[in-house]
Amino acid sequence: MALRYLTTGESHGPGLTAVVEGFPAGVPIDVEAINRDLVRRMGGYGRGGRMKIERDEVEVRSGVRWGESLGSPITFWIENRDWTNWQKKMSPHAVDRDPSLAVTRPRPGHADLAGALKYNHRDVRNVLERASARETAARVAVGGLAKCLLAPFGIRVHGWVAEIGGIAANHGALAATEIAERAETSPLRMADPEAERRIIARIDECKKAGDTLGGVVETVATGLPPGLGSHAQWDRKLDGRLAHALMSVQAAKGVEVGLGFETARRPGSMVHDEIYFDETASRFVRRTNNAGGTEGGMSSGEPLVVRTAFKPLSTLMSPLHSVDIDTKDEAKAAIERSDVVAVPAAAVIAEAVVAFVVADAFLEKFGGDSLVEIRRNLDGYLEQVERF
Ligand code: EPS
Repeated sequence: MALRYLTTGESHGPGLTAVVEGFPAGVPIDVEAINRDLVRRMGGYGRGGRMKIERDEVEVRSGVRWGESLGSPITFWIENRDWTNWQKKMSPHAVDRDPSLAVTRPRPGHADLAGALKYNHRDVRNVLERASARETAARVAVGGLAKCLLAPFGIRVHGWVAEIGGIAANHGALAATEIAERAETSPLRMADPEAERRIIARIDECKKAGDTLGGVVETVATGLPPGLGSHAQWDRKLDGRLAHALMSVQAAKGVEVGLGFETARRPGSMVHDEIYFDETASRFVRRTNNAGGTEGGMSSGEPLVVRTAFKPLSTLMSPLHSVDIDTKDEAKAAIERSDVVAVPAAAVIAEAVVAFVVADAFLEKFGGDSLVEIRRNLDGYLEQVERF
């Protein structure tokens, strides 16, 4: 891994930290663009009360000087404004301990029970705080940084919602840039007003019933050179790395690349993207992109297309059956303030996650300690590909 990051922070603690290691020097860092992504993540129809409290923005605490990366670790800090309401409940000090506040009825689907068993916690809050999707704010900041590295090389990552609660957007033959642009002004981050209307009605119904909804998001990265990742070893494959990173997003349950599961249902002649040579442009071309931009674990030079499925959120206002971990009595799961649906936010998160994986693979291939060195390496490689 050329690029690494860690995040820290509990949902109702003082804030989130991200530390990024391996980021090269001389890259213009657009903090405003990173903050715009944080604002995009906070939006979407179906979010709960928390997003009215927060005003996510990064404070750069290391690694950037006068608008450019230094090559040293970059640290971001995002404040939790809600912390003021939780200072005692989330205090690090022993004197503030109050066992009467313990959450003891785990929510099916959440990390609550498995985490309590694993870490021997009698208060499920000790698990749920870190399992919360609040952490994705830090990931979006890291993804924003990755986008700063990719932008000078013409690599762009876009994301939108493909479906929610079983109702799919019909994006027809719209180009990725068109969908992405229209999704920016949509409360559901999609470009199909008819589907949007039906989904909003469905979300309202679910809210009334105390239920939640999941969905599918689509992410497209354009401008990738061929050859990111490698066929040579399992942990170097680009598609495998994307699947790992996307599956690690809270509530993710499935990842497809290109046609994904649909490839399993078709004969090879209706799946594989035939190869042609464009004499004028002097390059290999494809007329389809069913592979979704990867072949043999390497980028093919076609747009990267990935879809991620998110389960419905596991905090239901009409709670599901559970068991009190102290008394072992049957009980309804605990209720935490939550969202009815967070799939529009997940589209922004997936975009950030894909940007990070692509930036990592890009650095691995063209690695250098500065933007100038990376550009030289890339140009040399592109010349080699052109002369092939
Ligand atoms: C979440 C529960 C809710 C969401 C939260 C994820 O938080 P709270 O309990 O504070 O209302 O709003 O998402 C965020 C805080 C966020 O920034 O996206 C959960 O249990 O995962």
